[in-house]
Amino acid sequence: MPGSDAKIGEDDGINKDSDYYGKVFDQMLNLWQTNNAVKKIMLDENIGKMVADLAGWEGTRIWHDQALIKRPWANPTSWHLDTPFWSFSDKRAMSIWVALDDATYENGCLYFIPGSYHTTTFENPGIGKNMDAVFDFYPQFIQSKSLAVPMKAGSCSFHNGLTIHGAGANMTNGFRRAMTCAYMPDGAKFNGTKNILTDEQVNKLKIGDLLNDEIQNPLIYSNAKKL
Ligand SMILES: O=C(O)CCC(=O)C(=O)O
Ligand SMILES: [Fe+2]
Repeated sequence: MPGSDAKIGEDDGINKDSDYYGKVFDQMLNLWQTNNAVKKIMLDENIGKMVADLAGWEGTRIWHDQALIKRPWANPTSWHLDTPFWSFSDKRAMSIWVALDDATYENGCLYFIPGSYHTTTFENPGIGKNMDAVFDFYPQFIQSKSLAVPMKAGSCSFHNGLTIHGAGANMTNGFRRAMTCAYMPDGAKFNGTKNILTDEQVNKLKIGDLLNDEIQNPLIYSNAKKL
């Protein structure tokens, strides 16, 4: 899920945009920077290796984590891509989405357009109110079958950031809480998009600079051969 202009541990702003987005979910950014329990999991080298093996890169850095909490009766999360919102452009970038409550058809489980990452691009269709807006950009998927992914609390799914995905409305009186953790390859370069970076960070960066600030994007795993 995209983020923008947030301060550490704060809501990232999308919720302030309108009454509608505030009712998609509460979005809390980079809990790993303020909560030791989350930090321990997020910096876990085993997760970094799992991501590296799946994404097919040598070193894993954290891009961000986010708690995504759909309150009772929350709006759906429209179909979108993640990577085009981010400050680097790498087709392999991916996220792990962890269900903290059972995610069901009723309360807003994830949905995917399987395999869509093969032909989507870094052009950003955004994330609007209309569920079908993404298909204006990618009409080749308008006939595709979507895949719902209900899961038990504690389970997770992995998705490439260029896979078209979204989540249903919360049609229940309970919460649908989840964490999403986004990963980037070691060596990723700044593409000029601010996203979650602060003004101060962006002012120091030129397009093409490495995003290798250990405070912002720690390296949690590397299989690079040491000389
Ligand atoms: O949890 C949601 O509603 C959306 C999650 C999402 O878009 C993501 O993890 O990238
Ligand atoms: Fe997303």
